[in-house]
Amino acid sequence: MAMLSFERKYRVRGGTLLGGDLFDFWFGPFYVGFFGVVGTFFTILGIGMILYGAAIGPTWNLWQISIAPPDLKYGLGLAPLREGGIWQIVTICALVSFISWALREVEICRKLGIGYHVPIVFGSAIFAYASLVVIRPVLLGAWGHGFPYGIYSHLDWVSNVAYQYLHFHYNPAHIIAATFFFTTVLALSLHGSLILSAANPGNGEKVKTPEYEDTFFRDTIGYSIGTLGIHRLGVILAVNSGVWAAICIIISGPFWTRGWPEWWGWWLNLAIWP
Ligand code: UQ2
Repeated sequence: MAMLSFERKYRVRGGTLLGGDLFDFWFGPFYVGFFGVVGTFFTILGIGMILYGAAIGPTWNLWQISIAPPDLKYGLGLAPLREGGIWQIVTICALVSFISWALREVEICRKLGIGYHVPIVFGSAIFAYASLVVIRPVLLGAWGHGFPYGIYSHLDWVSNVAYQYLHFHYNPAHIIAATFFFTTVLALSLHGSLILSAANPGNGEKVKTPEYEDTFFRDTIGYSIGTLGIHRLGVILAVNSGVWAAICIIISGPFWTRGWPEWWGWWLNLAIWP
């Protein structure tokens, strides 16, 4: 189904942030816009640089390919292409592409006259990525603090950085982020299964209304958050997952340099114990 018959009615002119009418058109089913052009350009350039980095690297083993950030000695300056410069270009391409995607979403929201919820929530994911490769490296004074773009290499980076703080799971913001991630999964599993249960009542049965969904939860736990409420909850949980993940890595180094278990000393040092 390339395009539903009624979609054409909603494909209206205007609502652009940049470029006016110049890029205000569709390519097949896809809205283009200024940010579609910019995003496509930087996506192709970024992927091209990753392929170039892989080509001059030691392996084509998919698991081992890695585009590494510059050595710490380059600080916040530009590095030679083969010594982290590729990583710097890939990082710029990634951020410009992600932000272009969000702004293209904003233009579509404006055309439709709907809220900006989708691009705002996507923004929390962009913020989490930027916290790893821009915000924290800048606060620490070197691009070398960014993570390498590779399957195994980024896992090694996570492990190494975590051990630098002795036991990263004691990071209070990491605990909050993990709790939000898990609660997001709980909420979506409850919501997805509830919707499917009402939409698939069994052979010969009529699809059930939201009152059935409310009743299921009122019967089991005495409370239903409601059909709009579950989506508000989902957005709050998802945004907080990204935001607390960003906070937990930004404070590690720039604002706390010791082991995270030690942070909990504030509790043991409370004046109430003696
Ligand atoms: C609900 C409801 C939905 C839902 C879900 C619930 C009819 C279709 C899943 C139940 C959710 C509750 C009670 C909140 C749980 C709280 C957390 C923090 C996970 O009531 O209304 O709409 O999909």
